[in-house]
Amino acid sequence: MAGNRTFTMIKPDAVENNYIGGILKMINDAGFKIVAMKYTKLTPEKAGAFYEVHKERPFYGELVSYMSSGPIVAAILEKDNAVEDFRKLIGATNPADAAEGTIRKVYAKSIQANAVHGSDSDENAKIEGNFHFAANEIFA
Ligand code: FUP
Repeated sequence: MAGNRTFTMIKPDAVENNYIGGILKMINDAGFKIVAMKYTKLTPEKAGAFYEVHKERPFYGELVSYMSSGPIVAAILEKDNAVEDFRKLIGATNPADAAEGTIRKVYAKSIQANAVHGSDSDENAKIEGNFHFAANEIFA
């Protein structure tokens, strides 16, 4: 059975451009409830650890420096079928391919500065949520 939580980050470009409010509105309007949220900044070490799965990819170094270049918003979201529905809401990784009405279509600048992160499985949603939040920071 699909889980009911996913993890998201509003990435440095979107924060810098004052898109936090617009993105959170799209998230709420799509039926997601925010059960944990923080405004924070990743160190290069933390960004590197978060994207460890991409370590061998050619864009890893640039991705880590981008993700640690400015503040982000990290959040845990709740909704039935959260992971799949949130992936639909954010749209394709490359905003050039993102469907109309998706967050990346509206707010993303490029494949790297693509406005938001969304977990790609229930297992990763749990790992990524636990990476950013302690149990007592999550309110259901
Ligand atoms: P997504 O799950 O849609 O966030 O995409 P991926 O897991 O494939 O990639 C993770 C992050 O790596 C993307 F959000 C942005 C970055 N990336 C690049 O910078 N260049 C690429 O060619 C592909 C991904």
